[in-house]
Amino acid sequence: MASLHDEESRQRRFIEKLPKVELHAHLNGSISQQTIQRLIVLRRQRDPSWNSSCENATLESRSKTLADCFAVFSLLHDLVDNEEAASIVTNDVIREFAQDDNVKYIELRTTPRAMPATGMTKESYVRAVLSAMRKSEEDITVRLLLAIDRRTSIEDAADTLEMADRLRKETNGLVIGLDLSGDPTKPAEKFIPILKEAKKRGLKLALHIAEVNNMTDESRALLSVPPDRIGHGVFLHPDHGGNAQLLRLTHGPKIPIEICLTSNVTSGTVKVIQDHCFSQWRLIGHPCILCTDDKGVFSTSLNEEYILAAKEFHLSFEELWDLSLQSIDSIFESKEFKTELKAKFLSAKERCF
Ligand code: 6MZ
Repeated sequence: MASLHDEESRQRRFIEKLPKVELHAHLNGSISQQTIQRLIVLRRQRDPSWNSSCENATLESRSKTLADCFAVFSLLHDLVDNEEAASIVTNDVIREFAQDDNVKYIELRTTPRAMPATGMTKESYVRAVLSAMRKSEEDITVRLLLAIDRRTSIEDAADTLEMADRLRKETNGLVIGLDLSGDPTKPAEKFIPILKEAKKRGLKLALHIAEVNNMTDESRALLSVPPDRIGHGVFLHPDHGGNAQLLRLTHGPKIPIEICLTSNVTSGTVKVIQDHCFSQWRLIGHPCILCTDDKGVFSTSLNEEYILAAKEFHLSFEELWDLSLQSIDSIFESKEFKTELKAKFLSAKERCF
């Protein structure tokens, strides 16, 4: 009989070979430690006296609260303060998802960010990201969502909408839509008219909803926009702090949920993984996509998220395969593109099992 260790090794090998899509990855939260080291060296060449707690805080990071995570994001933003750094980060993140996690399609998301000290503007930052996306030679398709940070002003969010709309046309669809993220305890209802306008213009919406508890009114309002995908959605299901109305708004139109297991447990929004709503959504056949959220900050990878899900929710190889293949239904691309991507996955199926 195969030992538990043999079974786990077989499962890991299967998951590593599984072709995947990644639909919830914040660019700066996805920076690996190797890239951080590279950026620190570059930064010190430019400014030998530069000293930041970035090195320690990020490398030692095992965040335990959302506030801890957000402190790490500030340090990372301090490090990625110019176009060259943005380009390095984008290139490395894409390569790592493609090579380490066998991701074939990814939608990255990032918040346009200006750094007056270096002359980087919101637009030059986004253009640096787009340019690195175009140059990537990996076997992966990359799309970009521009993020609206809950902490920002309505004017700034409106600028992001305009930029996304303009760049979508200019890049022929490399920019595909908007994300709403940032400190999930900060109210977001003020952005609803902007989100509705974005939808009207054909931009896709991936909104962080109910990442923390007790946001019922806001969740109802955001779900009514409606979004094309939900980020986290930890507290929407009635068994998990939600209610029947939120369930109906989510499950009626089957709005896919981006599930970020490690992120939710590490940031403390879910106490133990067995309590995660993922199993309830699966039970009712709701579309769920396993995602990393911030693979750098949470020291995870998409492979690890699949391994975790397999272990904690007792998923068979066939169920893992289906989970990965069905994620394609939730990407922000055309029907034809999805059919082609599915064919590519299916052609790799035999090699996985
Ligand atoms: C909400 C999050 C997040 O945009 O600079 N972000 N927002 N909840 C989360 N769960 C842990 N993880 C990341 O990437 C970093 C930014 O993404 C958002 C935050 O606004 C963070 O500043 P970018 O590439």
